[in-house]
Amino acid sequence: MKIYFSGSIRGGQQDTDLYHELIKALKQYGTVLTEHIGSKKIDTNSSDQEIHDRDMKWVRESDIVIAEVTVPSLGVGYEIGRAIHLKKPIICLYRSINGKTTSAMIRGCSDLQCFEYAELNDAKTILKKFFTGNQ
Ligand code: 6K6
Repeated sequence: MKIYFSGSIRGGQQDTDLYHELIKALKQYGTVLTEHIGSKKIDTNSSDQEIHDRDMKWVRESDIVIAEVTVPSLGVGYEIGRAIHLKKPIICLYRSINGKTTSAMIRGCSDLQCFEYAELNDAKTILKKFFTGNQ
């Protein structure tokens, strides 16, 4: 199972540690193609075009896309849109912070499976249930 994990980078890296933990949990269920999203030391030597083309190749190769969409990110939204077009299964995880809710274009999209959660452990339970069918 190849998993494409999508999370904000230039949209804001305040959730990088959380992404790291989610990626660690996801590694039980398959190969995470985008482990670097959970690291603050992301390679900045590649050109934007190289990043885009490599990431799109990974989206095409993936069996599933898991996006953490709490921090609004153009790149994450773009990847979700492209993954919908490629008919990939897509899970979006989000938290409501200070009353701010995730875009209606994500929560209202019937091609996505969206789950709100409060704590990391809740997100892990959602993922476990999805991948194994167990709570
Ligand atoms: C590093 C430091 C600042 O900008 C970078 C660019 N490096 C990237 N490396 C790998 N993937 C990237 C990079 N920039 C964006 N992405 C992809 O878009 C990732 O797969 C993320 O899921 C998503 C983040 O988009 P932005 O718009 O928040 O950057």
